[in-house]
Amino acid sequence: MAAAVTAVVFILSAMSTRASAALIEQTFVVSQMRMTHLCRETLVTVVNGQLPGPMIEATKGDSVIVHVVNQSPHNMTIHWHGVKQQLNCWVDGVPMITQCPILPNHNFTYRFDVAGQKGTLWWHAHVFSLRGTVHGAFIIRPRHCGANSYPFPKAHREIPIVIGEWWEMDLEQMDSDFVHGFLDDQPSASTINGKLGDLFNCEGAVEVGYVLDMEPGKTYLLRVINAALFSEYYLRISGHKFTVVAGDANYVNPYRTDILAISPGETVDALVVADAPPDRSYYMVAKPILTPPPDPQIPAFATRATVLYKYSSNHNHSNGAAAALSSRRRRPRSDDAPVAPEMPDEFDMMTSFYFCGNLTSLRRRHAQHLPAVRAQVDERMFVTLGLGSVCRRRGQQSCKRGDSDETISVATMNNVSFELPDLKTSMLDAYYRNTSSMDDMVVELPNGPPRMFNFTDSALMPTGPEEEELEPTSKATVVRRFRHVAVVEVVFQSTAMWQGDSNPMHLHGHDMFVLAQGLGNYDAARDVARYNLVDPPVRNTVLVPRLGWVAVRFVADNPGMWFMHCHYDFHLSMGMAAVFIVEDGTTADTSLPPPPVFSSCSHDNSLKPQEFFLKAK
Ligand SMILES: *[C@@H]1O[C@H](CO)[C@@H](O)[C@H](O)[C@H]1NC(C)=O
Ligand SMILES: *[C@@H]1O[C@H](CO)[C@@H](O)[C@H](O)[C@H]1NC(C)=O
Ligand SMILES: *[C@@H]1O[C@H](CO)[C@@H](O)[C@H](O)[C@H]1NC(C)=O
Ligand SMILES: *[C@@H]1O[C@H](CO)[C@@H](O)[C@H](O)[C@H]1NC(C)=O
Ligand SMILES: *[C@@H]1O[C@H](CO)[C@@H](O)[C@H](O)[C@H]1NC(C)=O
Ligand SMILES: *[C@@H]1O[C@H](CO)[C@@H](O)[C@H](O)[C@H]1NC(C)=O
Ligand SMILES: *[C@@H]1O[C@H](CO)[C@@H](O)[C@H](O)[C@H]1NC(C)=O
Ligand SMILES: [Cu+2]
Repeated sequence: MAAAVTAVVFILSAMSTRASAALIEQTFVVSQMRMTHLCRETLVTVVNGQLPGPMIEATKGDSVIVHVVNQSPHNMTIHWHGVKQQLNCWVDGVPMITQCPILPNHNFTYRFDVAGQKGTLWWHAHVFSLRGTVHGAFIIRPRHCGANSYPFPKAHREIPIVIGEWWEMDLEQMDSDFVHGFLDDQPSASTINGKLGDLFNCEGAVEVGYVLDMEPGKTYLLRVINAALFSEYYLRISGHKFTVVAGDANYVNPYRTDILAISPGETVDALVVADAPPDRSYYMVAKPILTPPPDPQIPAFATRATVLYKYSSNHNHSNGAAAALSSRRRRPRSDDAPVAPEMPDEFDMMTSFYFCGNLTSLRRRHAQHLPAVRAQVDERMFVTLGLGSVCRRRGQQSCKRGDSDETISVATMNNVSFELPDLKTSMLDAYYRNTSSMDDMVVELPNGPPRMFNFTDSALMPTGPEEEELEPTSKATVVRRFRHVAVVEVVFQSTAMWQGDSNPMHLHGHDMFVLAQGLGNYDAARDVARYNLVDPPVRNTVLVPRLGWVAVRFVADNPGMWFMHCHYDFHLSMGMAAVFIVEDGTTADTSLPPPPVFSSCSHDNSLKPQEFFLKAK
């Protein structure tokens, strides 16, 4: 563990020739490192000694190889968030679902292609809550880098903006707390690119903040990623406007706004023109969006970075004005404090609701390149999201409800809370090998909730007689099978059951068309007419607004087992998840190939993966 302080960064090679598909090969050394913020030293799990971790930069069509060397005391897996992994579910990185965890002092190599996708994605640990510090950007650039490679003006520079949290506690412990229904843990600060910024201090000494240098008149592409465990965020830069051009690595119609809203798991690409008065500096503020009481309250920790105007060094002598400006910059006057933007109230969810509502895809302009929404739907599901409880004593059906010690709070989809099966291999492995025992271990996610109630009745939020009647629920390994290329429509409904959270729902292995959203209870008779079947935005994570709903459609065209879950970490730990099983097609090239590596999770290390693979052949 101590060795982690000097964690060695070795990137074996990172070639990226633009002409043809390249091989991007990196090594991720996962280790623990001591970091001090807010006057306290904390042991954090990081990749290559960096927080955020190393960025992967690929070009569409490249092959990616990442060697994970686990020097941490935790089980580990890495999920390539948003990478579709077509016919390659084995490397999706979900422990016990697609692979065995990488044990401490063990290695694992991920190999995959980034075909057919471009834009901003990210990678993160998918064990416990460790993604809070084990995460990084994953950028896929277009294959051709000419002026027409992007459907918007080419930016002078591209800047990843990773929004995160600072945790002063052991994240594995936090996960365990949530699994056992203890819900009091909270972050100590928010971060931009790993920096807490000057709204936080240690005994009066302000924390270092992220600094973004911009040259006057130039255009910048911000690749914003919400890697936080707990909150949606608003992002604003005083004096500047954004033009949103993509979300979750799918282009959108340019949308001009002075504020971005981004929920955990999502990415937003936005252009910013440096067109503000260059003799001032500006704050970029990220502020969490919270749920009002009676939900438990956590402090709204806003964080900020500074935007500085600078001329590039190759202008410094040729341009007298620039030289004057940069000398002025070096001696800021007292009234030179950066301009702070006005931020929405932390309970303002409507700004986020309208932000999502204003996004549309480029299909009207580029119909020939983009898939159309399928009008014919094969499977329809209505999925409620909320909290419930199970008796603390396993197997017991009746116990005292309403926040009693006899129960554990859990999170549910259609009144079932997800738990892993008791298997010796990953679920995908058991499924692939036709292990009959798996059939006895899973239950099918129902197409709708078992009982109808006023889902968004705020009287259900606090404990009480109405809430207690609906509170009992159960745990199971919930799966839903889909025929290959079935067109699936899911309406997610956030409920008021014991809380009033929004829910950023993330589907692995597929993108979803976001057809419509609304507040209150979904009503098909009224709401189907509002579906955007022409140019809906396409996302891998969709925010289901608090006390509202979202309708999505996707084509189940990627055989394998794909986790579908809330990207709030506490909801995930509490079981707001299910596994979507997409069956094989009729041909070899529409079927999941054999596992690339030996995938038993038993502790028998006598066979190295490579040897097993050779023997299996
Ligand atoms: C790590 O994974 C192994 C193998 O699946 C499992 O037996 C062990 O309990 C896990 N450890 C923790 C701390 O979860
Ligand atoms: C893991 O990889 C590192 C670096 O390549 C190597 O030194 C180590 O021996 C490997 N460990 C195992 C268990 O294979
Ligand atoms: C000015 O530009 C020259 C060359 O363009 C560079 O060598 C020098 O470091 C620059 N000076 C400053 C202060 O940026
Ligand atoms: C788009 O944003 C504007 C301004 O916030 C809002 O008034 C409008 O309702 C939004 N449109 C949709 C479809 O959400
Ligand atoms: C699993 O069963 C299916 C259908 O019964 C069969 O086609 C397939 O080959 C079996 N797979 C394995 C790995 O045995
Ligand atoms: C559901 O509850 C909400 C909020 O309490 C209330 O405004 C609404 O009228 C209720 N709807 C029905 C159909 O009872
Ligand atoms: C969930 O199911 C249990 C029975 O297993 C029932 O008592 C409870 O009322 C249901 N709750 C909801 C929200 O459907
Ligand atoms: Cu959720």
